[in-house]
Amino acid sequence: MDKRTFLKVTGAAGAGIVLTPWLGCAPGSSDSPSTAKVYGGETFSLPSLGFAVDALAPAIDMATMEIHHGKHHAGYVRKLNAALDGRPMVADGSLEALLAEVQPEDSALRNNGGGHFNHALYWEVLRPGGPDAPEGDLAELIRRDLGGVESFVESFAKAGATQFGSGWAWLIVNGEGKLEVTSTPNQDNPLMANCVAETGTPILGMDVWEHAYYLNYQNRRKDYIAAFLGLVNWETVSARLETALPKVR
Ligand code: MN3
Repeated sequence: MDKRTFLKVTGAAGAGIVLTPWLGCAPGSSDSPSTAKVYGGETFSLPSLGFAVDALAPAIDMATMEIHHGKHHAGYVRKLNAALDGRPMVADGSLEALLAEVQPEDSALRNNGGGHFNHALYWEVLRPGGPDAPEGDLAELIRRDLGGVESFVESFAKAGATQFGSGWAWLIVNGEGKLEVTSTPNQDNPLMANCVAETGTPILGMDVWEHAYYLNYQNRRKDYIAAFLGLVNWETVSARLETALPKVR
């Protein structure tokens, strides 16, 4: 599918490039080989948006962005840090390592660690004025594994629309190095091997909690999903694919 066709499918136009740094996932503790490492009370921090809070309007309005980033995401970070304070460090201390091992009953880590990871990814894969179309390896794997961009967009939108209640739709690289569309409830994500059925490395995530869209779209989740797909930063998704692939090759 060429760019023009893709623009038609997602119903959006225009293009702009914003580099959005991946922030907030590195542990802040210092190295001390003689003592067991623990998490501090400020291990993780709220990443900045890579764009102005009103930059996605009218597709995603400013009030929604302010509350979503400044209240919801900030709350997950705060509660995650409180839950981790003094706990022994897992592997390299990263959020990914924590989520890979989180147990279903550890709701503080599951909900708030998931909430932090998921939202950090969500801001990163959005970009004002998008979209362009998937290119390179991403386009190739979407063709190979998902039947092409149009078919992928359809199944991704469906995964979001049919997720009952709150949750997320995902594009993941699974353990066989194939792209797969999945969805999870609440703040679960495909890194949580002990909590979800389909695991992998998420390279695109779409929040379908009502707080992501209700101010502007009320109950019209499908309209929000169409708007989201018009804002995807495919360059970021491609970069995450290139990072994820070597792990399974
Ligand atoms: Mn949210």
